[in-house]
Amino acid sequence: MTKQVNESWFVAGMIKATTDMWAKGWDERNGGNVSLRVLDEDVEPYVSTFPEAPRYLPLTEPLPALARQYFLVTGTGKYFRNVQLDPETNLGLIQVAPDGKGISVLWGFRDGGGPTSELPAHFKSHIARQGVTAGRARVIMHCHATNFMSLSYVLALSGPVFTRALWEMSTECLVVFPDGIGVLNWMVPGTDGIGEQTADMMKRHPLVLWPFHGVFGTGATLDEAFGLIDTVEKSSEVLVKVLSMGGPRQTITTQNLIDLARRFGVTPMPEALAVEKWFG
Ligand code: 2HA
Ligand code: ZN
Repeated sequence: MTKQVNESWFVAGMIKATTDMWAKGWDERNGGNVSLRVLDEDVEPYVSTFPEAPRYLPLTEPLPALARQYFLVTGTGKYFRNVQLDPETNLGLIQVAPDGKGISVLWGFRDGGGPTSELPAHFKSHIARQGVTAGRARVIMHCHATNFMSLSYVLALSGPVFTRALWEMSTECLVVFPDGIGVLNWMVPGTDGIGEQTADMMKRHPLVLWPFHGVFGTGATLDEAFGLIDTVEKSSEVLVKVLSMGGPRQTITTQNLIDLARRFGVTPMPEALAVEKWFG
């Protein structure tokens, strides 16, 4: 019998990721969106189930760098808490047209819906991360991680400051995100402009803060992107608690960070290592 897309590892993985993100409290209502690049060999068993004349949707800006690539993406206006109940309505498998000017819907968005409103930021970030990881990066993940976004109200809106403060809030952080965090100015979401700037920061950083909104994270797998956001969010929770208790009286020192980097063979973002004061 022909295998259905519902039975694929990539739909199962997306259900797990979105369900966990909902459970974490990062994706209220229709908040958040995820895209997973699916390879030709992943799609191959399902090609015979695709429609002969798939629905075509134009992109706001042509992206020929992604020509013919497949992505499993969350749907616009859809709630993560419902993905597990009805993946075929809340998710869609899309393919970028050979000229990069639009996408075809091969499976999903059953109610006539379409991909996430943040598709420009996802697609441009995919291009950026494929470029800097030799094609390893396959996931872009956006959510409203509560403690991380809360910090945008009290810390300076600076990548080095955010990175340094969060490295200090948990010993593993420097090892998990040595390339640090990029911080955008506040911008209107869902636009090509915020997509452009997010992708530009993603060339250097696997995490980008959208102040007063949320986070963009990336990884080779759904686990890796989820784990990265989970780590920065946990560290942010520690920082929120520390600040609520009156601020740090002692912390991980610059020398401690240098020792960690040497032990784990990572090169920490230099501007963050150089930060001397990040609060008060
Ligand atoms: O999908 O999170 O940024 C809703 C959002 C937009
Ligand atoms: Zn959002």
